[in-house]
Amino acid sequence: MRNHINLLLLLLLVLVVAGCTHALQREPVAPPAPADARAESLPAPRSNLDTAVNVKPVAPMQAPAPAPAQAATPQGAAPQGAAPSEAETLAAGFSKGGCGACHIIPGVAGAAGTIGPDLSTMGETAAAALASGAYTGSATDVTSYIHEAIVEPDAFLSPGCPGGACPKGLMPATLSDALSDAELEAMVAYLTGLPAKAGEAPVEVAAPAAVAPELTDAEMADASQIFFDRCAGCHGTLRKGATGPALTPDVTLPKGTLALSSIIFNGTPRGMPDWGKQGVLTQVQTEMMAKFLQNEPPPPPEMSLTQMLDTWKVIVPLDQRPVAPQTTRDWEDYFAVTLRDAGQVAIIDGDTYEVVNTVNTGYAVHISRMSATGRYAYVIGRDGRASLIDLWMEKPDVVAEAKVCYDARSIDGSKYSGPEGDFSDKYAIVGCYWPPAFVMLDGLTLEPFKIVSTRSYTYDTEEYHPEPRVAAIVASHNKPEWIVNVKESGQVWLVNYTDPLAPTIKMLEAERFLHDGGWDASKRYFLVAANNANKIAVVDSLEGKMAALVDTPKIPHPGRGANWVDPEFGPVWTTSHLGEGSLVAIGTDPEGRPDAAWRVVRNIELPGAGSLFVKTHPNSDWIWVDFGLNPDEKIQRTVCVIAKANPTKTEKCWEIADYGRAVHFEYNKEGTEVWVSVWGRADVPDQVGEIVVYDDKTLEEVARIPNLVTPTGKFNVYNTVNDIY
Ligand code: DHE
Repeated sequence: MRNHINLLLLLLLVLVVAGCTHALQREPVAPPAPADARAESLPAPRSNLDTAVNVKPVAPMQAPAPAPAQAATPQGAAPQGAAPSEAETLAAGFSKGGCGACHIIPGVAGAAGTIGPDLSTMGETAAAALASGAYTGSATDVTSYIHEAIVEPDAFLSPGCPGGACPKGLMPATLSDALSDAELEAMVAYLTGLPAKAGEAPVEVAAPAAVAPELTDAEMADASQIFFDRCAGCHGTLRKGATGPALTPDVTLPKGTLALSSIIFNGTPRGMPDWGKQGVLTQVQTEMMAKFLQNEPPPPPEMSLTQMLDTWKVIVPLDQRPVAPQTTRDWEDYFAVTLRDAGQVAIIDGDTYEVVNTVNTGYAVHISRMSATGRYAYVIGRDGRASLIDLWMEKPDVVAEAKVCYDARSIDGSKYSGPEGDFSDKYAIVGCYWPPAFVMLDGLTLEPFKIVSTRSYTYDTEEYHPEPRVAAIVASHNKPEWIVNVKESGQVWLVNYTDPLAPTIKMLEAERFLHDGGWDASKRYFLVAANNANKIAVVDSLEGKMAALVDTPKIPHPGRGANWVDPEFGPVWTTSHLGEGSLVAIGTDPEGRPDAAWRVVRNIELPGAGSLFVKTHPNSDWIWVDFGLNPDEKIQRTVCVIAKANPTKTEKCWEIADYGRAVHFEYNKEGTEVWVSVWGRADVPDQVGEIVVYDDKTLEEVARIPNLVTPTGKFNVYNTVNDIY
């Protein structure tokens, strides 16, 4: 339980990180602000998922005390000339530590953080830990236990962080260096006395600065760029919060520079990446970001069709492209593999595991989708650059590209062919995070031709939202429509593209924070995670209406999910979760199995939270699941399988490498082999990443495809065209 106090004194973060001077993994880029100037150069976020807990400020805890302790100065020190009182010393200690940003500490003003353990009953918790037999430190009583927890926090890691055990290093180890002996002693005494002491007198820690710390113009530009690259994906370009909490000054000023620095450097158990520990941000950059966050966000730029057209390039015109496949390889068994930090996609032969070509795409490239015929791969970079790869070329390559947003995550083609026309490969669509919009493009040349803004009103409270971002997009097989998920307003838009310059849009009310999702096996229903609402929204694409909202455990994250037939409940679709170690199966056959439809029929326990993706194939006996964002290094690189024949527990779990994270699965065309990415680090030689291929029947490893730079998503041509998962 030592780490119960772990995050208490975040002040010394700076000291903790003093040895870390790794630079960002890429060259610095141009500063963001002046609107139009950014059009060409602004890269988009490359951060990991941030599912950090919401740490909204709350009113100071009230204690019915007669004599409030005197407020400390902004630095937590007593007024000059006067010896500090006991209460002032205590307040100064908590103030210096910025403890309240990470812990709930009863009686301490503003201490409502939920990143570290709740310290409400610290004295009792420490006593219980000492008596439990699990304790590994050298303390002999509650007081020495709490003292040790502050000065040597990793001596015993608390199991009490929200979301599981506290990871090593979460509480800065040199934190106590910043405290005087008297401050440390006062804090230990106070915490030892909890919960009883909470009622004695409110501890008025230093009031937050009313004015944001200043940054030079150069720092402001740098910080804006880093925010855009690393943070906007989860916190929103306008910092109003989404998957991660809001970071507007009303939220950040009360935390102060030290506490914010600690969170940025160390991350949180709920998914905020540890940018400092990863070596992505230096100490100086961490502190600069903490200051930046206390300032109002600078206004981000807009983008016009003319600006998009200026970036549009047709590298190989239509009449110069092959009229038949130029390769003898089975191009339908190609995998388009995201090499995230290289900004590239590798086209790998699913039969031979050979890398057929590696092509340059957008920055921190996110996903690929195949055109209806499978001939083309559409790829989207986080910087909003869309690339079209022709898979019929002997060496598949980019034949057209266009940058249509500053920040994007989704792309798809038009897949409908039927009575209303043949739209195969005719159009493409890109979903933008910033500016909040979707853009329609020609499917064969990527010429952008229509922008539709998603700025709108939240579905439930009908309040204007300036930044409803476009999350998952899927192309319907049944209608000439795209299903466009608008995250912050909680709407699913059914966009009919038969008259693309005048598209009709049906706006369904779903749930806020729509993120990722996929089809059920019949391809009639689309299931999408409203991740921070802990729900799966089900869209009936045939009827054009919502079919259901299904409650799930914390933060469902399906990727596209996985469809299989449960021995007891019939056809189901599966998601795992970021916030809990759980995989649920939801019944998807309202006609055949109305008893199971649109409810969680299975909730299977997993070894941990932080799961990003699941996958299966109709020919497979297994459901595969990863844990890429679990804070534990071993669990991060573990995969598990669940037997479809006995879907009550994991059948087998194993580590797939001795470095990196196991992320995302894809089957080969036949459904006999499963590819798993080892997501390494571009700056660590020999550990940049690789793909491990497993025989799906025996679960034996059959190959490794080495030296791939940070591989993440993998998209088999045949399976992606046909939405097989
Ligand atoms: Fe993704 C899908 C958004 C971070 C790998 N990701 C998606 C989709 C969205 C999304 C909206 C659905 C696209 C679709 O189907 O049309 N992802 C975001 C973010 O906003 C977020 C949280 C933060 C960010 O800054 O980007 C984020 N994503 C990540 C990662 O950190 C991952 C693991 C590695 C990476 O690329 O940086 C990652 N996301 C993926 C993958 C898919 C994806 C592999 C496609 C899964 C599939 O099988 O379809």
